[in-house]
Amino acid sequence: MLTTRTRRLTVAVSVTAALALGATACGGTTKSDAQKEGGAVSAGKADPSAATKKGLTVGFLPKQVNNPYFTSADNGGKKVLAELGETYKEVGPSSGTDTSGQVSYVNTLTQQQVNAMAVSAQDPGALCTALKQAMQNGIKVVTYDSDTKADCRNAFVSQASAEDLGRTQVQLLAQQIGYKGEIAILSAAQTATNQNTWIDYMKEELKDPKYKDVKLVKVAYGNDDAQQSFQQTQGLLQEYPGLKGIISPTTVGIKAAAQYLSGSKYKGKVKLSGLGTPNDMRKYVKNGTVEAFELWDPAKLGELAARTAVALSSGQISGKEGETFKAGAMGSYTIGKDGVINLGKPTVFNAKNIDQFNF
Ligand code: RAM
Repeated sequence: MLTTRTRRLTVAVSVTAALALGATACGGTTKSDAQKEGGAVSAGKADPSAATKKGLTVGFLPKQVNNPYFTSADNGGKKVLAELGETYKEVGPSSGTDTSGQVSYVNTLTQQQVNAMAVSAQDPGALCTALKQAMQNGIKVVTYDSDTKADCRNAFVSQASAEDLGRTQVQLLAQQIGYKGEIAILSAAQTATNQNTWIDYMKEELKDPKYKDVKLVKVAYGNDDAQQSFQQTQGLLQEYPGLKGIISPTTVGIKAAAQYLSGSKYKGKVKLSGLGTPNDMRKYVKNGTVEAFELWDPAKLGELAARTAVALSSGQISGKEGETFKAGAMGSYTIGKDGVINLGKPTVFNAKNIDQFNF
């Protein structure tokens, strides 16, 4: 438990840090100073050989609790926390567009004095005040799947390089439509950090001359709600009857779009790619609606988020670029720029390999 004295101390330390940063700024801010100001919050000095603490409580707060993707991810965290002798809990909203709900869950976890929380953020800024308060109370904050601004957490566990994910989704779809025609994106919530970062990289990729005949006509939002995503797909095809393909970088969106296409005259004609789970998409690959899509293993993402939370709480890492830590059977990970840790490369699924995966 934190005493009032430690709390006051934490506040005093952050005020001093803010003053120090202010002083640097007055003396002329260089590029790297500016990056540091906006970078991840590094929590004290790390001792890579410190023992892993037991009996820690780690709270998972996904974007949405009734989303099978987050069930798999959080169960990955739950399993490893049990193995390490820690306690797992999960709280979270049932809607993917309930940022104020996410804020109250952050506050709940802070009041419960968890040791660390793993958060997938519906919005880059909305949770910041609450998360900063958590960190001031000595709670380690890890974002996973969808980040906040870097100064609102200690580290971000990313599913893969955001740039790779954005670019490869365009590449996958473009191959399927022969690099020609109108395409649309069916996203999740309009504020979702992960979705928007990937979409920005998709637009970058589309600038390459090899896509000169590919035109992105619309970004639609299905809010990670099955019904809304289904209706948005239907709407896209009504609005753009010549549409050749859809990229849906969300497991809920791609499944709903596949369901719509599969029961329509567009089946096999309008191509669909993006991010989905093999279990959701298997039947649409087998019935010819979908050729290829990609994803990482969500359980591994949750496991790495949990292991990062434990390493931070044990003082083995502080969130600074260049620190390395051992993530058990997953191997070693090094913290990159802005406190980002990449899980690895995603897998592309198609008719040939889909039966080898069960998640
Ligand atoms: C949905 C969510 C999540 C995203 C996956 C691919 O489940 O939007 O944030 O990472 O899809």
